[in-house]
Amino acid sequence: MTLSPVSLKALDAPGQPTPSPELDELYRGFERELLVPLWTEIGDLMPTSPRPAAVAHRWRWSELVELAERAGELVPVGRGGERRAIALANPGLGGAPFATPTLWAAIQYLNPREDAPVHRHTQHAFRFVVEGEGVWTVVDGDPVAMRRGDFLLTPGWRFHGHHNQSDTPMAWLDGLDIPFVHATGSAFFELGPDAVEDRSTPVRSRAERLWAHPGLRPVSQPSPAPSSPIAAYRWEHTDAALADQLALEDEGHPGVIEPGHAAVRFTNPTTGGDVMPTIRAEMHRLRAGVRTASRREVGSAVWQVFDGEGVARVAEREWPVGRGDLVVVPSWVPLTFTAGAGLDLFRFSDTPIFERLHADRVEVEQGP
Ligand code: 1HN
Repeated sequence: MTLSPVSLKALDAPGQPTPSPELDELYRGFERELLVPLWTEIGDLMPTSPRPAAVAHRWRWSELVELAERAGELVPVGRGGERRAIALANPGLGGAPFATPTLWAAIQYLNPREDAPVHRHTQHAFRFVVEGEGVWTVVDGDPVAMRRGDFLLTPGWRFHGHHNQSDTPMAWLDGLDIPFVHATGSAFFELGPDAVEDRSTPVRSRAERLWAHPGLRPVSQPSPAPSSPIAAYRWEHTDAALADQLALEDEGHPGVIEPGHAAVRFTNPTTGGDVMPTIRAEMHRLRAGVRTASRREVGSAVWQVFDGEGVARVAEREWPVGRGDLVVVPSWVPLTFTAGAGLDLFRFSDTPIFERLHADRVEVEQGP
């Protein structure tokens, strides 16, 4: 007798009925009618705590840049492909270009004087710049300069294209909620005009001039918006906020999230909430030698080292990390960072999704 796939699965699962030719016939009937009994699946479907398919992994920035440079020589950027973006493919996700089940992370590369064409999509996107400058991303007609340390937003359904106005190539990190939008069948996409319409190179975008003044909101704009109107969060502000937290700690005042660990979250000034509905973004700074408490949370995250070096420990895996390196942290997997001579870390996660669904959980364990 050849067993049906349902019968084979049942062999490993607890609490199964006694095998018999009649039972196998029943299971063949289920298969024929595209039915699956819960009693063979419940262990996978209802684990006592999350068992993500995604796995922890580290990507070296130096390897990404080398391959992106090669792509810059061989692969044109233009209509059709739209972007010279090379995605991190989580080894647990079957080869899909997904860093986690909800998040896309890619290195994008533009040659000198090159354009990436204008389009829009419902997926929310951001850029984080770990090195270089010279590219402007034009978001709904507003040119936004990209420089080291800047965090730049392209919320869903805004037209956007990029142009490199310099004589050097530039690479940066793209983060989007593509896997989430893909899984939920909610993607829309539209091409924009073929030519980049505005090649001006302002130091500050119109969005920043309107919105990026600390604690000050234009009185003409009283309504909450689902995504932040701040097109670029500049490194000088992020750096100063982190430096001030650590200086306050030196002076004996509160502010850091744990000893030697400063952190800020990028927020939507119209709500005080996350920058975009599906993506949380933060910057962390560890003093030399600091080891963070082990922490796990529902939802997945991607970290990129902005500066310094240290060690990332995710569950049982441990990797040295330096500038630009990326670490992917699956749901409910404990994470600690240990700083060498100081460590600046950019983090993005899908936490807003789980908070909105009241499915968020966090567990922090103090170290030895
Ligand atoms: C996109 O528009 C960008 O605007 C980056 O830079 C990555 C991946 C898939 C689809 C659209 C960008 C993307 C993308």
